Formats: sequence, structure tokens, C-alpha cells
Amino acid sequence: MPPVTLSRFLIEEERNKKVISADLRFLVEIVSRACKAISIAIGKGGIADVLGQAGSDNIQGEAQKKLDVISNEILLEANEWGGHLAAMASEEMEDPHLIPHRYPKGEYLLVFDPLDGSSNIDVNISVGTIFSVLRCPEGVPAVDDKVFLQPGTQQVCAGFAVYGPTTLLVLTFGDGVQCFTLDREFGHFVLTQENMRIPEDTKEFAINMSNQRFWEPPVQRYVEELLAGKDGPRGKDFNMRWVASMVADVFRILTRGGVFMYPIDAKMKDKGGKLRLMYEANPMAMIVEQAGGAASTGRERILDIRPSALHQRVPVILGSKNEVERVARYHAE
Ligand code: AHM
Ligand code: MG
Repeated sequence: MPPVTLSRFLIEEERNKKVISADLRFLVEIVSRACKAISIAIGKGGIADVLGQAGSDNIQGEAQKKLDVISNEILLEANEWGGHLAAMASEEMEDPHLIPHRYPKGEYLLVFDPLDGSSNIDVNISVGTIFSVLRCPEGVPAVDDKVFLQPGTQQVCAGFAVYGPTTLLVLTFGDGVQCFTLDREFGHFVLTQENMRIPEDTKEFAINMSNQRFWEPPVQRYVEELLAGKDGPRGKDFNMRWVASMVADVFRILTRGGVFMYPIDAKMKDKGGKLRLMYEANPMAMIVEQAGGAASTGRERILDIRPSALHQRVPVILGSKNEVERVARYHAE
């Protein structure tokens, strides 16, 4: 059997399963091409002077890396001209990016974090791109940030790329989760894992322990029980991993299970959390649920949140179902 390329997979989803439209197929092809370009830019590293600070801040007051800016531009340019989008929004831009008048407009909205985990770029650790696709509501008077404020249940597609030892693209259209690997010689993505499933139980957790003293009591209790291992109430030892690139942590969980937490803490109470709902929490929550896992803020299912702002932040607890449900139960108690 010849390898199934991303193009072939998408054509067959459109033709046989009618899961996607021609425009959505085109959109994903374009995003995958942009991810390839970002992967190449990252791979050049110190040779091409792409590392280090850009000397600017994004709208969230975070210092931008050169590769944050480059990745954002690659995604904008790739997606402007195709006629498949009504608008785009990004972690790196305060307002939505409207499609220039010289190009036709389409029915979809694309939201992305162009380079997730960018604090890891300069130290040669995996980073990635996260994206979410929504439909632009019909008959809206203007395409502005309000058209994006739809709950995660409305996503028609979610995905992320990991730029690690291999470049991976993980995708869902609401019908399971597939993983593609970039074949660097041929320059295309090839289907390498079908229907990824997250085990319901796990012995691995991911959290930034340096924030421990700021967490709320339910998270304190949960992590304390994990750390107590065999001698504690859980009766087994747990291992810990924290890459500090959500894309890499979530990919590990898709591969062998685990629970990922970026809970609300006392330092960021007024911000609502660390991770952004529209282009981090929602796409990851859709992927994790499609793989049989769960995603919650501790108090509610992430995909049910009605967004109030484009750059809204939320607490994120996702991964193996039984663990996420336990953390939610501790919040309820
Ligand atoms: P970014 O989008 O600015 O890179 O921030 C998101 C990243 C996640 O990938 C990761 O889980 C988290 O921030 C790590 O945060 P910390 O450095 O506080 O551990
Ligand atoms: Mg991010």
C-alpha cells in the first residue's frame, strides 16, 4: 500500500464520507503548507538569524520572538488569497485580520497560535502551531471580533503541528483524530496514526510545579495525592513531565495518556488563567475529546464556554478521562 498523503486523506474524507467541504479541504491544505514553511524556518535556527527577540510585544504584553512574528506572517499570507476565509485571528494580533478587498471571501474563520511554546525556541525544544476553524455566521453586518465568539462545540476542524524531532500534524474534523508526519524528502504529510485514543487511566501528569503555592485547594489536593504515590490514597506511583510547550505535552498524552493542567492560580486570577480559549484551549479540547479524553476548566467543560473576548484566558485541565473527571469532582466538592 502506498502511503496515504494528507491530500489523499482529505479528498477521501470529502468524497466518500462527506465529512468536509471542498473549501475546508483547501483550507487545511493551505494551513499544512504554512506549517511546512514554519517548520523549515525553525529548522534553520542560528544559520538564518531567526532566533531571539523581535523587539516588540504582542497585545497580551508578552515579548515576541522573531519566529512568533515570522510564523504569524506565514499563516496570514498563505491564507489570504484562497477565497476560503472570511477572516483570521491570532495570538499575535489584537484585532482580527480581514481578507483584503482584492480577494474573494469564504465562509470560514481561522484562529491560531502561530508558534506555541515559543519560550522553548532558543533552547531547541519542540514548539508548534495550534489552529481552530469556525463558520462565519451568516448575515452579520460586519466581520469583527464578535463573529469569532462561538463556543468550542462549533469548531468544524481543529489541529496542531509539532515541530520536534519529526514535524507532525494532528487533525480532527469531529470524526476521530489522525496524525500525519512530514516526509521531508517528498515534502508532504503522510498519515502515520489513525484514530488516536487516549487511555482513560494514567500514571503521568503535567503541571508547572513552580506555581504550586498559588493553586486553588482542589488542584493542591489532587497533585498532593499524586505525589503521595503508592503510600497515598491513589495507591500507585505517578511520573511527571512538563515540556512547557502545550503541543508537545498534548501529543504525549494522545500517544500514551496523561493529564495536563494549567489551572487558575492566585497570580493570574484577574486574567482568568494562562492559556487562551479560542486558539489554545478550544482546539486542544476538541482533539482530546475526539480521542476519548476530557477537557475541563475544573468547573465546566471547555467546549461549552461561551467566549466573551477573542483573547480570553481559561484554566485548562485535559487528558485521560478518569483523571480529568476526578479533578472536576474535587472542584465540585
Ligand atoms: P505561548 O503561546 O506564549 O508559547 O504560551 C503557552 C505555553 C504553553 O505551550 C505551555 O503549556 C505554557 O505556555 C507553559 O507555561 P510556563 O512557562 O508558565 O510553564
Ligand atoms: Mg500558545
